[in-house]
Amino acid sequence: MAEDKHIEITEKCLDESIDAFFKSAPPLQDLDNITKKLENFVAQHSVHSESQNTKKVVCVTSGGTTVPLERRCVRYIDNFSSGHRGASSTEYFLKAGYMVIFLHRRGTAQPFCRFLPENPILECFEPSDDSGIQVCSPYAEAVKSAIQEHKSAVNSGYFLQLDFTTLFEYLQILQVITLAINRLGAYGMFYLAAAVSDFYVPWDSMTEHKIQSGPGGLAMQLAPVPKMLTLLRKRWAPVAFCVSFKLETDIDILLKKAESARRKYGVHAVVANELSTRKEKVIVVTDQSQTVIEKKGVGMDVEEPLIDFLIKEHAAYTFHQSHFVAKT
Ligand code: PAZ
Repeated sequence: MAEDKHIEITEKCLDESIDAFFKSAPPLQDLDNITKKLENFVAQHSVHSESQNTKKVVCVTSGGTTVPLERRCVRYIDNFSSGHRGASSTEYFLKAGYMVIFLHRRGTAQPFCRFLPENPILECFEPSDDSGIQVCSPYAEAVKSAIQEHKSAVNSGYFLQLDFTTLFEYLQILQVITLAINRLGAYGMFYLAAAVSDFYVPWDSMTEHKIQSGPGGLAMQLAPVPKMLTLLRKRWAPVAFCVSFKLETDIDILLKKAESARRKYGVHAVVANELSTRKEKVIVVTDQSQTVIEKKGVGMDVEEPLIDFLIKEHAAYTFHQSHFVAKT
């Protein structure tokens, strides 16, 4: 009884801090356009459902959020993430027939472009004799397949790209996506690989102009970011399959933190990874097991067996939901 009361109070505090976060956040530019794109995307899903070919839809988040220090932002705190995991995972989800909403940090890695050099325009192309432009031969195959695969994913209607930079944009767009995905029940999935800041400067306590340097140092108080994952699981999209990520640099605490996140947020799986080995190995923590997943060889991606594993977990979940939960 006392415990129930405690949970109720904790949830109330969380609701209040989340409310305060959204109320004070700068309004999302482009909200109408984002909502429209999502509606069209989800409508595409209904077309498949009517033809007995129900698609699964995953929202892949990718890249790190920034935390602005000034409203007219000159300086910000950043979160590490190249976006490689989100980009490669998107490719494997698309290959497996999923529809993908790719919510990524502007300027981070893009699906199908992982094998291009860092500055593709300058490195892959050169002026040709007839004053046109041609692809430099070492990159011809990579450029062709990047363009073909990207166009085919977009034209099929299975791939929607949305972007963010700040923590405020990320959480507001994620909320809009969750409400759209919620309509798909267990066919919806979240794959939350973005590196999201744990601390931020609330908009209403943020200075308008560039912080001026002075004789002393700079002391700032950062507020904890309210735990949206709790809300996503409990209210925004409670039936969707949800995979979150845990990154640590200290391997000794990684699994403990992953298991505790799984329990605390009630997600279906937590992908635990250590910074320096994240491209070789991850551990998927579920309520049943801790499964080590490693890349299969040199030049291969750890995301390939990872997505394979998660798709099977998702399939078992949708089966369970449609055969047992829906009937009770
Ligand atoms: O983007 P990337 O490939 O460089 O790295 C991926 C990752 C380590 C950011 C991701 O797998 C992850 O763990 N995201 C959650 C990070 C966190 O604990 O906030």
